Amino acid sequence: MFVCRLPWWRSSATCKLWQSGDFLPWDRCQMLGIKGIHTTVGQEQQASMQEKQMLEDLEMPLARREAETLFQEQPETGNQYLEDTLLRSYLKTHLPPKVLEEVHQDLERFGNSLVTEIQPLSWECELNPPVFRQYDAWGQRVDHIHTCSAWRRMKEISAEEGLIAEAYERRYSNWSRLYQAVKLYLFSSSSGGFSCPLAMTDGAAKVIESLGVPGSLKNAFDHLISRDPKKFWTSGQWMTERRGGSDVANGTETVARKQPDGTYRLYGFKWFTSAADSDVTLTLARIADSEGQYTQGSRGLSLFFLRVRDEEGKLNSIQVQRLKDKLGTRQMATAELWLQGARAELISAEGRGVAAISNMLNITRIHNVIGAVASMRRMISLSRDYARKRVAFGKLLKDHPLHVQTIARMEVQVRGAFLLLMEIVRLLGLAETNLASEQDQLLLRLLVPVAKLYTGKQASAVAVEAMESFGGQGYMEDTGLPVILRDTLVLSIWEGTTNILSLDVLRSLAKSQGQVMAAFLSTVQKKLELASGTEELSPAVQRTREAIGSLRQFMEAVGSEQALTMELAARDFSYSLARIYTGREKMGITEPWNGSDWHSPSLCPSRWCNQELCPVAVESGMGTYGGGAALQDSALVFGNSRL
Ligand code: UCC
Repeated sequence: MFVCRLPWWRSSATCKLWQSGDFLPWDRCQMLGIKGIHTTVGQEQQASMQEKQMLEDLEMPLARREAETLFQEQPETGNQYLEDTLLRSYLKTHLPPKVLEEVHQDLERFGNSLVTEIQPLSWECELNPPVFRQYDAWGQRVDHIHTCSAWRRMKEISAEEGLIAEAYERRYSNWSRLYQAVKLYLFSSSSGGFSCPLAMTDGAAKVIESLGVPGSLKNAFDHLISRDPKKFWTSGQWMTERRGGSDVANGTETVARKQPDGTYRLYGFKWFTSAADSDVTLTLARIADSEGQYTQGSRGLSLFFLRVRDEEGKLNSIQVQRLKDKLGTRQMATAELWLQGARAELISAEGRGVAAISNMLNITRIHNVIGAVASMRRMISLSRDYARKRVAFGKLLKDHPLHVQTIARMEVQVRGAFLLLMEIVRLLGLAETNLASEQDQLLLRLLVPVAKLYTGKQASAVAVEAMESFGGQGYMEDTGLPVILRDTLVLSIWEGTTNILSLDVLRSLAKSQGQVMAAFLSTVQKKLELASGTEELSPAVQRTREAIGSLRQFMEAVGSEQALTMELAARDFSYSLARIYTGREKMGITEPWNGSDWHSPSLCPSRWCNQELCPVAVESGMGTYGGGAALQDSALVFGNSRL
């Protein structure tokens, strides 16, 4: 018997033991205690009964040995910026050449560091979730949340890469926000959950900026948007209390008592605080008068800023009750917190807390969209790579049209979602540099909840579908795929559930007296007029027109029953807006894959009032199941050059 000795880090499949014409894996050799280059029959006789049994097992029929040596090259992604043709094409089409040149270099570099440094850190964060220690060895209450070094490094990287700073420095004027969003998109699925504190940090910076950066908050603002890792702070967003995370107006019990020096002390119980290791936070509370009375409902809520710890790291009269035991996002410490007189600063007008924090909500909802698109992109990229490596039924998966069609359908979903995201951050960039028209601003107000609710659902569906494309391997923890799935599932829940966001769509309609819809329709209409000159797009134009027609009919028919009918229809209505707008965005693309998108069976600006959850499989009626369609699917997934 011979053992081919190879270092331990070589795969077991390449390390083999010659035995009766067969090979054994190296780890099995080690289990058998066979360490030398040659192992004699004499040595084998010295092995224990158990080892002998194992040897006998190994001489069993071929099927067993085949299983032992099964080896599958793992799916991988390379530089996610360079590989993302849609992203690159979008930037090329939209950014001014000088800006493009600079950001291209930075994004290429960042794409490489994501592969070499950041992805491994992300996995470390997953394997080393935060640990909560309530008491020290001597019985002192310490409430220490220990995070791993990889998590702390993520914070440094976030500062160094300007993941928040970029949006507020405005080096590239209105394009800065889009550039920041692109970096966050690339970072998101490699961030080991750090995207969450970044979302809230961005939201806090936005609130402070929208207040005109008052003197008392200048220092905090500088920390939140700093590129210096030693100076950079993250923020929390403590909104959820035990009576509910959606009905903030009625569920908030926390009370604020004014102090002689003008600050406040907060008393209450925050039931779900994400990234509880943050440096500062924004939170809502009811200001009590001198008799301890306070106003109920939304009009009783005010917005406060507070430091979580003092200079010495001591908690600001806050006690951590426990960490949450979550399905996903386990990398991050989500905690239940008691505020026991936490010192805080009132930063909104009294009773205007919800309106003030909505600036933060709109930003974190955009981050949610970023997370959704990034997670779909990651899953599909892995699935695509796997299809190039995995053989089944005698050929690579990429040569099975049905498999490729499945990936193509997901690809269409992510492309639409990506374009919707880019449109929102483009509009936000305009708004933040005073370049947005009134129509742009109305559109932005409407599209943020639409995109959040739609992509949150879409990402869950796509992640499940993509997981299935790996067969049983997709279900294996150590592939990392279940981690992505778990972390994706939260996207339709936090930052407002699908129904709550649908109601926010209605809120934007009501508050603007329908102007958001007028802005929406006229923007889509303009694009349709442009697209109608391109013959290839005529089925898409036609379909979008039909969808808009149905939407108009519905709105006219609602009439006097408006409130109830609209509430019942809110979700379907919002989905329709998402699909129509996504269709409109796809028509704006001038790249070769444009046509393919429209001929794929699962796309498009959709039917009005569709009852299905997205992703919707729309009947195409365009001969999409023929051989031509299979080729188009292939081109869509792999690009022509890669086939
Ligand atoms: O904290 C959480 C987890 C943190 C993790 C963050 C990471 C995410 C990124 C991931 C990246 C991968 S989750 C917390 C989630 N909770 C929510 O999102 C709250 C959901 N509930 C709502 O959104 C509700 O609809 C409320 C709270 C907005 C309802 O409050 P009210 O007070 O009943 O609503 P009102 O009376 O309609 O609105 C009060 C004011 C109005 O202004 P005025 O008074 O001028 O008319 C509204 O127009 O607030 C304004 N307003 C808004 N303005 C309300 N919502 C908005 C909005 N979205 N935009 C602009």
